Amino acid sequence: MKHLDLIKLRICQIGLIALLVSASGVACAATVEVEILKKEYIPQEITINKGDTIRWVNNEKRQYHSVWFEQLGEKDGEYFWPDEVFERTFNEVGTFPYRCGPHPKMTGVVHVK
Ligand SMILES: [Cu+2]
Repeated sequence: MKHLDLIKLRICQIGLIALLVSASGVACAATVEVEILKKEYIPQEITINKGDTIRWVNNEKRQYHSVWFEQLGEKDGEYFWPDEVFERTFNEVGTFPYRCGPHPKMTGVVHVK
């Protein structure tokens, strides 16, 4: 095999691997922020990819909150204060509603695709 053919073959192999990786949906896990302000989750509804992490950031002046996946049968999440964060990684596809423990009207939804 000529040297040039070998290079072409190698380029094709690299291209094929890149194609397979992108087609298989392999992506780098991301961390996405949800702000908490004036007793609201912002955005209230969010769509992320499987494996991503959501970081809830409490931007209130003096109010603590929690992120509680009550419908999953879990206990209330830890309360976190202004300038504190709460993180959760989502490894399952689905729709996950949540609420704040101390504030039942504070609700949010995470869609994992
Ligand atoms: Cu709250």
